[in-house]
Amino acid sequence: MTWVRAHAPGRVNLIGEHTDYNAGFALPIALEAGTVVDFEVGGADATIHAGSDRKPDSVAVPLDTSPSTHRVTGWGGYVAGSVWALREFGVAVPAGRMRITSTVPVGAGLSSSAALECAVLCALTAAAGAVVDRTELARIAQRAENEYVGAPTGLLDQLAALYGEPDTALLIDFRSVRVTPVPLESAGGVWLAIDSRSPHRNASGEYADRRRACERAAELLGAPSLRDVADDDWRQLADDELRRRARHVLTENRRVLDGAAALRSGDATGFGALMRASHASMRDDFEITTPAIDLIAATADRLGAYGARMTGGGFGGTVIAFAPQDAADRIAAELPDTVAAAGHPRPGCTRIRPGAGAHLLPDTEPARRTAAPPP
Ligand code: GAF
Repeated sequence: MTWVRAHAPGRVNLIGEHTDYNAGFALPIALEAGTVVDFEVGGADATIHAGSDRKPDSVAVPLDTSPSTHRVTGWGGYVAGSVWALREFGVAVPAGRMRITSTVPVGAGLSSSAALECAVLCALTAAAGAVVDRTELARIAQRAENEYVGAPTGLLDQLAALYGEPDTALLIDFRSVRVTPVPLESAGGVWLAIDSRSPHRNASGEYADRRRACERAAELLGAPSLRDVADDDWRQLADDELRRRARHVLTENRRVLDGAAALRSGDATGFGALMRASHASMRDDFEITTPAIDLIAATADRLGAYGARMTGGGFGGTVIAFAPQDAADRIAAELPDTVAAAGHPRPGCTRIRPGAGAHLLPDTEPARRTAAPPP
């Protein structure tokens, strides 16, 4: 009998939002919280039977599932999409039983879906005895999400889930798909994830709309992507909304590069100022924040954070605050009451640290351990 056990983390993006599908830059961390997939190979029915600690019903994924036939919907779609994309890549995925457990909150903008896809892919490649490098695995997970689940997302979440390192942020260049570690120790400070607990409003429709706007802006500027235009080319666009969408992406790319430099040199105040500017750009130019999210970010700033900004796709989710220890204590103690008193759901504050990327866990059958994604 063959068994494997794989873990993949959620992520928080420190800065660089909606830049991935524009071939730009981002600076995420992987979380310590993650998803664990236990997979036992076996069964003559050419099916993977998957159960989750969060769902009462298990899901049957036929190995020949595809977006056009045998399409699985709901949470099982992320498992099935990963099976489909991995088989399309050429890996002989075996039948078996899968048990999924997770500590990544769903719907909080912390990428529980990429954690699930990457843990499933890590387990299935190992079970198949295949070795697939991490960038390729990220592309396979993205293909599952884009073509099977139907969400037009970029590569940010999957790269963060696969390349994460403790105490380290990841500077990602989405054009070359290069990931450069940025150590976080010298900047000190505390990172707080503040979950707004406010529901997303039509987040997927709005996300697709922003992506189309960026593509249209690049097209009008005669460039393949917004990465290929000069920093102030947004001024050439006649339409006010497109100007603001492009301005967000172009200024955000610059903030990511400046932010990585600030963290490397231990400049916590400088990084915080960039986080605040990023939040304002998401609020005013890209228009992806909500009143609750804006209040959380402003309250964290008022209580002494170096900076705070929404993280992830937007329209709800989580604010990441970077703060000296005393301000972090104040934020955890006072911010939930302030936000609840304004009539919003009471947020949850959690201290986070960067964690490791996807990997096989020790209780994987020894013969399969070599099939982990190579570093
Ligand atoms: C979501 C998407 F999945 C990512 O690809 C990225 O675009 C992010 O929103 C915004 O930066 O998490």
